Amino acid sequence: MGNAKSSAVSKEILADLKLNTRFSENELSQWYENFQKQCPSGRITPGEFEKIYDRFFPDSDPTTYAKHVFRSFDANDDGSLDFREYIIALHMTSGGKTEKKLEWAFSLFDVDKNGYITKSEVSEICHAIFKMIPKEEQEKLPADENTPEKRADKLWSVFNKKDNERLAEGEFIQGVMENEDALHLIQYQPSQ
Ligand SMILES: [Ca+2]
Ligand SMILES: [Ca+2]
Repeated sequence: MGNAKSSAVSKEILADLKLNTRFSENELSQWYENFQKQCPSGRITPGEFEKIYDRFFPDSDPTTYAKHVFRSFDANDDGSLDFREYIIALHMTSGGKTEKKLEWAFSLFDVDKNGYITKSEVSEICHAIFKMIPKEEQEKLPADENTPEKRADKLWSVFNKKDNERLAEGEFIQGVMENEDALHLIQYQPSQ
């Protein structure tokens, strides 16, 4: 349907994405068709991205978190997500391998993009995560993670760092992989 040629994804982008994700050429073409339909301009703005999150989290406020996620996927810092950035995002957050996913998580927590995570950055993301958790669920959280501050303290303690020290990517990934609590503390997955 429609003109297949005009909506085909460029060969270079396709080759690059096949290399960097586990999606097949067919899957990528299908994603591209969907992307074009939902996003005729070819770019996702922060506002559109936040709307996607709003749909998934109707009982809470995912806006702050969505802003951070958007920042982590806007690789070229131009304020919008193009098809390539969008597919990399899908790959990282859904089917990606754990280590890739943790590389992404690192970039999510590295708010100022300087290559290190500080405790105040952990605290900032924990506040954003907390706003996504519906009130009823917040009340059921364990006592040592039922406020954003406590969650940040608990997560930071995983890495054996002082409050004024900073965390490199390798230390972050290793810390999360070696600690059972850390993986759920760095994200929020709604219980459906
Ligand atoms: Ca971009
Ligand atoms: Ca940083």
